[in-house]
Amino acid sequence: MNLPNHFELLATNGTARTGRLTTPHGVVQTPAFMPVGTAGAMKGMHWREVRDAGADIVLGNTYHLMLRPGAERIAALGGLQTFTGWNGPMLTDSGGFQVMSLSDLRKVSEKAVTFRSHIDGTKVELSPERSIEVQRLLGSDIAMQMDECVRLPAARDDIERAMRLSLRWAERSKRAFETAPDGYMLFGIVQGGDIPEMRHISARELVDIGFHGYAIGGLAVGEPQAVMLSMIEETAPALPADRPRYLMGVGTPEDLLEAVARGIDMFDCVMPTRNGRHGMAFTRFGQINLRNARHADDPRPLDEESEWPAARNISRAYLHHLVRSGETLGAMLLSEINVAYYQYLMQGMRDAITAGTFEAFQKQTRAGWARGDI
Ligand code: PRF
Repeated sequence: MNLPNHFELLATNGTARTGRLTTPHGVVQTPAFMPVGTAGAMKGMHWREVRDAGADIVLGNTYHLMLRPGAERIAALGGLQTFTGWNGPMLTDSGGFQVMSLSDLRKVSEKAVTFRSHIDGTKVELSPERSIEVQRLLGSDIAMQMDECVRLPAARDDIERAMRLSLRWAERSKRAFETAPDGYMLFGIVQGGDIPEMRHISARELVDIGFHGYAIGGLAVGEPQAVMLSMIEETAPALPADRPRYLMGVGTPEDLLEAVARGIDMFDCVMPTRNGRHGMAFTRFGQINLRNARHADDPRPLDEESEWPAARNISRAYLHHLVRSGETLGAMLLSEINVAYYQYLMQGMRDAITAGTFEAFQKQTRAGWARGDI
C-alpha cells in the first residue's frame, strides 16, 4: 500500500537533489545531516548549540532508550521532545544494528533478537513489532524498520539470508506501524551487502511493501569507500525519486559529498561529536588533530572566516591545551565546531544544488580539503 508522501523535491542537479521533508515536529531541509544524540543527549553539546549549528533533525537510538530510562517512562513523561528539550524532528534507529555492535550473547531468530543489556546484563528481546512500539512510545517523527546488517566482507549466503530476513521484518514493521497517527513516518532499509543483485532485490521488494522513505543500510561496515559508492549507485536509482533516501551511519565529509552527488538525501554519524571528543576538528582545510604538538604555540583560530564563533575566535594553542589537559571544555568546543562544520557543508551542498552549481561546489570543497591545514 502506498503511504502518504511528506517529501517535496525542490531541485535536482545531475543526480544530486535538494528537498524538504515535513515531520510532526518541523521541516527538514535536505540533503540533511543528523547529529547523533544516542541516549537522548548530544554528547558534549546543548540542544541550543545543535540548533544554532544548523541541524534540523537529530537521531536517537531505540536500543539505548528502551534499556535506560525505558520507552514507557519516556512516553509517560510526554515523549522524547518534551523529555529531552529538543523541540524538533527526531529520527530513531530501530535497535537491531546497535544490539549487534554493543550487546553480549546476542542471538538472531526469525521472531526477534535476544541479547544481554550492555548496562546491567539483563536479558532482553527485541522484535520488529516491539521496536516499532518503542519508537512510537518515544514519539519519534521517523521510525526505522528493524533489520539485520552484516559486516563486510561476508559470504554471499550470509548477505542473502540477512537481506531476506530484513525484508520479512520490513513487512512486520509496516503492519505494526499501521495505527500510527498521520504525519509520522516509517522508513524501510535496503540491505544486500556488496552484491548488486541483492541490493536490487532488496530495494524492489521494499518499494513493493511501500514506505514513507528508504534507507540504505549495511554500508560503511568494513568495505572500501569505492565499494560503498558503487552500492549507492546500484541502489539509489531503484528507489522512488519522490521519496527521501537515507544513507545510515555515514560518514566523513568526503563521504557526504560523494553520496549527495549520487542522490542521497539524509545521513547520520557519530563522527563529528566522537572525533571532537578525541581532539579532532573538521574544517574547510580538512581534519586537524589538535593533540599534535605543532599547535602548542599557534595563536590562529581553526578558520578565521568561519561563521561559527568557536572556530573563528579560539586559538589552536588553547584548543591544544584543553585537549592535552583532558578538559571537558575541549571536547565540548570541538564537538560544536564539528557539528557546525558538517551543517555548513550540508548548507553549501543544498545551495549549490539549488543554484545548479553542485559540480563546481564539489571541486572547490575538495580543493580546500586538499590545501590542508597550513
Ligand atoms: N541498519 C540500521 N542502522 C544502521 C545501519 C544499518 O545497516 C548502519 C550501517 N552503516 C548504521 N546504522 N538499522
